[in-house]
Amino acid sequence: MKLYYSPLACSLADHIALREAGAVFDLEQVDLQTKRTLAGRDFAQITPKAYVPVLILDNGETLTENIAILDWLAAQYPKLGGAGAFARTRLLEALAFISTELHRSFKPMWHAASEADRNDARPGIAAHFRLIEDGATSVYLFGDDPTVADFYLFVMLLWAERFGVEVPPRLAALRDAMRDRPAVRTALRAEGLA
Ligand SMILES: N[C@@H](CCC(=O)N[C@@H](CS)C(=O)NCC(=O)O)C(=O)O
Repeated sequence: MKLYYSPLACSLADHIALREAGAVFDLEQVDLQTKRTLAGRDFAQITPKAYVPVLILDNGETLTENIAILDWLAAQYPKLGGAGAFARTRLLEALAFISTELHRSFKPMWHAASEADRNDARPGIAAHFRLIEDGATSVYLFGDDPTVADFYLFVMLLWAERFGVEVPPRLAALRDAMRDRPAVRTALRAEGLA
């Protein structure tokens, strides 16, 4: 497998999942400005979407979109997916909320023309975090062990830290717990973020 990523981008969730799973994989950094990979390839030839994450599977399939990649990884490595008959449905529910509501609400933080636009976006993001905290069952979203949804949420919590967005206490604790995990430390180091 090979993951195309950019440091601190949402692809960090997939990177952490691969490390938590103990998977064998290659990593290649993408410059999202020039759309070139570190090896100098045109990223648009790897995916016409030209955004990360991209996971190339061992059978040659190219997989994009966090929800699909994280769901696929949870299916391959069940410890990343939570327990119980309804677990996958709850996992997809959480991944969909993180992707389509929370992740999307960070767009002004990365791309806004002005600080005023960023200030306008902060309360909405904080409200999304509060909703997620209300649904969390333990240290992590679904208990004492993290799932792929926690990995995605963790990236959003790192973004909150970077952009000064208020985070409720139990999600701040989740961020700390994630940071202490050896696989997470390794992933952060590999992306130059430690
Ligand atoms: N719909 C995609 C969005 C992925 C995405 O937003 N990737 C960002 C980094 S977090 C990116 O590569 N942006 C560069 C660009 O759009 O030019 C997903 O959910 O995986």
